[in-house]
Amino acid sequence: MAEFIPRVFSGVQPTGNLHLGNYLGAITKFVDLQRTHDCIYCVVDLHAITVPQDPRQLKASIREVTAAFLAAGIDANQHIVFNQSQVAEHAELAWVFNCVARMGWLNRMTQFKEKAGKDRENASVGLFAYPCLMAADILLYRATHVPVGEDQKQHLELSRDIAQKFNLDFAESIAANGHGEAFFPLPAPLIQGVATRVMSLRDGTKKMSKSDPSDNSRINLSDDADTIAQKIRKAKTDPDALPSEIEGLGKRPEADNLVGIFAALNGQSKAEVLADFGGRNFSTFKSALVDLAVTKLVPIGTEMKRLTEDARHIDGVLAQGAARAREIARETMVAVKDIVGFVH
Ligand code: AQP
Repeated sequence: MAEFIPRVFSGVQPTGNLHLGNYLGAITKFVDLQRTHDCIYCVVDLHAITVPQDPRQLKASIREVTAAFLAAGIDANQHIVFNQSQVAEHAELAWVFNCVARMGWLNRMTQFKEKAGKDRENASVGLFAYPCLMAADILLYRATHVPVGEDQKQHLELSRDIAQKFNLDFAESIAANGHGEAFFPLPAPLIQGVATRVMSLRDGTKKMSKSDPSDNSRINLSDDADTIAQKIRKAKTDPDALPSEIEGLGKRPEADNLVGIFAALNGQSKAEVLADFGGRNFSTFKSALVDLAVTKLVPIGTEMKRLTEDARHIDGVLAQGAARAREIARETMVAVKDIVGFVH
């Protein structure tokens, strides 16, 4: 297999209400990977319009996600931070991938089924083709590693399938154009840690999600200390005390979720949390979780608010990041055009 330079790519949709799931499942990983990799972090606004968006709100959300990246500790000088629509090559490569991917592959995507629901005929073509755009996002930078939450695993597998099929379909042309035996890497998902799937505070069997109509189901990064405390105190639990061993969380999804959140926020394993809190009741545990969550999240929310007040600064960060991303993207697209056989 060909050797590729290790590079991280990931994105977050600017669809409002950035929450603890996005933070623990994705953004904290983005921050950690900066120490070991070249990273590209993208506010994926082209993905956002696969469902209707209010244009004014969309602009605000793009700036808010950017602010969250910066407030959480992403260094936009050392690494690349930009919004997807500023680099036209994302859409260009996505079209090529629309022609590589098979209908049967996309028909299997569970996220489309969940989001389109029963009204499939009325879903946008973009929502169906979403995974091809996601593959383009990653492969435009020939990224090798993609930190995501558990819910994106299937889409990542599809990105690998698309990369592999492109490499096979165009093998001769790839070699003839001097790219060896494979042009695209097969990107590896990085789904690690104790909070790869943070669940709703109201229902431990449902993913914490931006689109849940109940605001009490999630902790937003913009929530103040009182709101965080209230949401945790109201979080659904069962009547039993916390177990001392991890096996005891087996059939207790809400307890498992809160222990996972505590562990992730405190940089511990669930077993370590249970070693401290096993046998204690939920009111004691929730008080400790409120203190921890407020300590960790409120400074980020405060910094996000400060940053979003200066839209010009945020827009400058995105423009500078887009210019740097475009350089890599153009190089890839020139090569793809030669490989596919376009005159340019
Ligand atoms: N509950 C979660 N637990 C862990 N990770 C999560 N992610 C999302 N929800 C959780 C991860 O956050 C990153 C950015 O997600 P996104 O905004 O691009 O897309 P999403 O998965 O559609 O987010 P939501 O909140 O679930 O939105 P809706 O309600 O529209 O479906 C991704 O890495 C994702 O895995």
